Amino acid sequence: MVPVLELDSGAAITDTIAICRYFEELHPDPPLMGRSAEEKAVIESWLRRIEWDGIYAAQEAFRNATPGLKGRALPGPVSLEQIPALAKRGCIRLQHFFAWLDARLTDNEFVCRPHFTIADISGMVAVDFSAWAKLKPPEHLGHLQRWYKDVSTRPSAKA
Ligand SMILES: N[C@@H](CCC(=O)N[C@@H](CS)C(=O)NCC(=O)O)C(=O)O
Repeated sequence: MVPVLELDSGAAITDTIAICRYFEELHPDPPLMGRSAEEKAVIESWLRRIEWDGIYAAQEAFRNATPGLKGRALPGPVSLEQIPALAKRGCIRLQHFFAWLDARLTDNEFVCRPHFTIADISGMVAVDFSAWAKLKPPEHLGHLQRWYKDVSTRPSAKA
């Protein structure tokens, strides 16, 4: 599966967050994954939650409903059939995810720290993936709308 980062040593890093961790170790400023043990653990806990409730929900909604992904309901070497009920469930999960993220952002400029972190990056990716499943955060979720506009217009988001 993609992404894969192949190093000059011959090592291959085959997971998005593991690749991010590698670059964070090489270039720790600005810190996107935390500095202290506590901060690293807190950021990672929010990141995992966003993966489970946002990214995997979007994957469930998108992959189980997209005609071009027939027989490819999950990424990877095993071919699995789509289950339409899972597409519906993914959409319901995403609605809950949007509401949860909006509530989280009511008193917080960013997802889990006073500054931008990898949790904001993954949250933005979750919202972008949701659009593939034809779902957008509802207009009335103003805190989520404000945050998404801020993070998605950062120059790095366009890179
Ligand atoms: N945990 C992996 C998941 C990677 C993943 O799901 N990659 C998808 C594209 S985003 C893929 O390779 N799909 C090919 C397939 O459907 O077999 C990561 O985040 O690096």
